[in-house]
Amino acid sequence: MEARYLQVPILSDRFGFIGVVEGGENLPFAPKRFYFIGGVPEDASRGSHAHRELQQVILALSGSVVIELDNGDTVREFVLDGPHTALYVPPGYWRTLRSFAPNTVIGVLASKEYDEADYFRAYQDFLKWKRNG
Ligand code: T46
Repeated sequence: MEARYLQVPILSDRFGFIGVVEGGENLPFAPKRFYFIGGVPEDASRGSHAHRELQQVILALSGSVVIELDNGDTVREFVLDGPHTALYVPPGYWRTLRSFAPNTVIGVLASKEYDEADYFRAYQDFLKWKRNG
């Protein structure tokens, strides 16, 4: 499975907007968890880990963030700069989130409950797992 952008339909009127993420093309799994992250200093980064099984969809609910995804062979950079575009992150990607604009809040839909055993927090362990298939 490849990481990819997902388009988020946004319905706007003079009272504001509503964005929807739901099954099918828009959301490739049934979410079990939602969490959100904010207050990240501009010079800080988060992440620096990978997941064995977890799938996630990340949204910049406000502000913007750069997400670097490394599948063990290649590194790709994704930019989320509004809620109209989300990022689908399959298992097996080392992710680093950086360059948070001031007041950025990201929301994350996750396919599983929080489980520390699903994490690779050491890059060498992640690479070994990728190389051994
Ligand atoms: C990811 C990026 C985008 C929980 O107790 N429950 C949770 O659901 C999560 C996500 C975290 N935590 C605890 C575990 C740590 O004590 O919150 C603390 C910070 O977690 P972490 O260092 O993993 O946070 P980030 O921002 O580096 O990474 C998180 C997710 O863990 C990760 O899956 O992709 O956000």
